[in-house]
Amino acid sequence: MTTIAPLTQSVAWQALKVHYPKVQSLHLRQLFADDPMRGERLTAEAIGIYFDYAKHRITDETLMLLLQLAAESGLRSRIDAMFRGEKINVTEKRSALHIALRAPKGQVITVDGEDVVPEVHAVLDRMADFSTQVRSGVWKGCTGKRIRNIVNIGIGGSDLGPVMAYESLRHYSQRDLTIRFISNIDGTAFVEATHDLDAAETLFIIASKTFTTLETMTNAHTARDWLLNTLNQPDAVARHFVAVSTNAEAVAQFGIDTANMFEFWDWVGGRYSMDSAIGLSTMIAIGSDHFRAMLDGFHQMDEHFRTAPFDRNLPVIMGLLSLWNNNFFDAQTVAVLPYEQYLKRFPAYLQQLTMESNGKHVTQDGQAIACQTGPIYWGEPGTNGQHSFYQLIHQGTRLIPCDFIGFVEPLNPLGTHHDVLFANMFAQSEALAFGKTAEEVEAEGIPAWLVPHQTFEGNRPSSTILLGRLTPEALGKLVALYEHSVFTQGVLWNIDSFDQWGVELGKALAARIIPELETEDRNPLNHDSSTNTLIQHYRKARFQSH
Ligand code: G6Q
Repeated sequence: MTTIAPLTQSVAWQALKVHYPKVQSLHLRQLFADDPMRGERLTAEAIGIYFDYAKHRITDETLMLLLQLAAESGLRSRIDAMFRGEKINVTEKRSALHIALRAPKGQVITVDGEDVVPEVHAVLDRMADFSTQVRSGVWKGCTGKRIRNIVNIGIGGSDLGPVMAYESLRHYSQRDLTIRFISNIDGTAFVEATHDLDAAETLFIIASKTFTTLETMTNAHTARDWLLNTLNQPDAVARHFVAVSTNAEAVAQFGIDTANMFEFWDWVGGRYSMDSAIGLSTMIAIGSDHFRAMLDGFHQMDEHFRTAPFDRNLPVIMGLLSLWNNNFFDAQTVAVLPYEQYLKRFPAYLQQLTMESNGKHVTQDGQAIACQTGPIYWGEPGTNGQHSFYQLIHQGTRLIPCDFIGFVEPLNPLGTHHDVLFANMFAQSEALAFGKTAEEVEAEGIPAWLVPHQTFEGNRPSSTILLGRLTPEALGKLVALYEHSVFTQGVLWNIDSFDQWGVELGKALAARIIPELETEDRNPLNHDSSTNTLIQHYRKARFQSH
């Protein structure tokens, strides 16, 4: 366990505290006017990603102090520890080795003395073989019909990554396959995902690291009943169910042949698993070559993060800026605004990656943290958001740093669409940074009483992340950029970014309440008076309707 001095007591933090009021009083208008090269200088480019951070409220001194903070926090040695396979997930005593999932053949990464890279590639090869069989129609259902529908059943990390990857890479997907996802325990999710599917043409992927998750196992049993009842063939499970898990015993118990199980390992965290076998649905959709290209993109970012000097290291700079906005400007949230329709589920994916990783209130050694940790991530694709919540970002009372993300080459070039899309993205960050002064509004002849309403304060920070074309490789780079930025912030706060104890209490309480909803039991309820009354209200409706 790492015991280091609290971040807020470090020399660099103290210096940043002294420095902050100076920057707080500066306007981006001034910072740009004083330095005509700012927009070129405050950028970083690596592995095909152009990162513009000139519109953050920083000076060269801010950057220097933030980099000093990173150095003082031991970030370099913590990165090395992660890549060496050390058990950096201290509360679960595990490595966090998602980087091994995309390591090329031949690289050696050991966990407990054993090189894990050969196993990773063995599973990838099996996935590739299976995906090819499904995509080509060689893998048939039990009635001899080819598989046309793939339904991934999983939740959290076993759902959000696959959904996001499928949506993001839909352009590359085999279009005669229908890919659906069931995560929620709400029966509606199952019914809506299956109501128009032919069971004889449907393959279920049960994606669960533990194979014990209540939602996933309930949906998996419902799927098995649905399939067996529809097809009326007791041996149908073998052709229509595969599993992705670390728990072979539970997979076998469910009735899935472990020959049809794709393995991963306890050193892969759920929210870091989209590039493991959990990505089987992605691979079936886009094919193994594209999947491997995505892994290569991840790996390029891993290498960049591991080797680039911090002042040119994209995830490090991104993480430091996020911390600056959060801990000094007290920004509570970050808006993720992809100007790319295919990335519509990217903000939802990032919510888990960032908030489950860094939503922690104690350090690795259990001490209360003296500053805010993970901010709230949210967002929608541009330009839709502009016609809804951007109002608050522009003129509300809160400071909301934004990540604008765009791919300069369109996948679907259509008339002027892409130019208009990009013009909007650039216009938004420009408007946020520079605003519109009362004088400018007055000069337009606006009546005095309307001037305050039409004035834009500006000085609202944003990053712009530009990539070439949305390819599987580019997606891998982008996801890894955020993964490592999250890690950077976690190291600075000295928290465990790889555990998620915060989800446990609700699970335990739900397990206690389930039987209380299933019976009309007259035994007194032992919750608080609010929960008791809610349960009684539910019971009334449930038992009256029967
Ligand atoms: C992610 C979390 C969590 C997990 C789900 C599903 O980092 O661990 O979201 O992925 O609870 O767990 P299983 O894959 O074990 O069903």
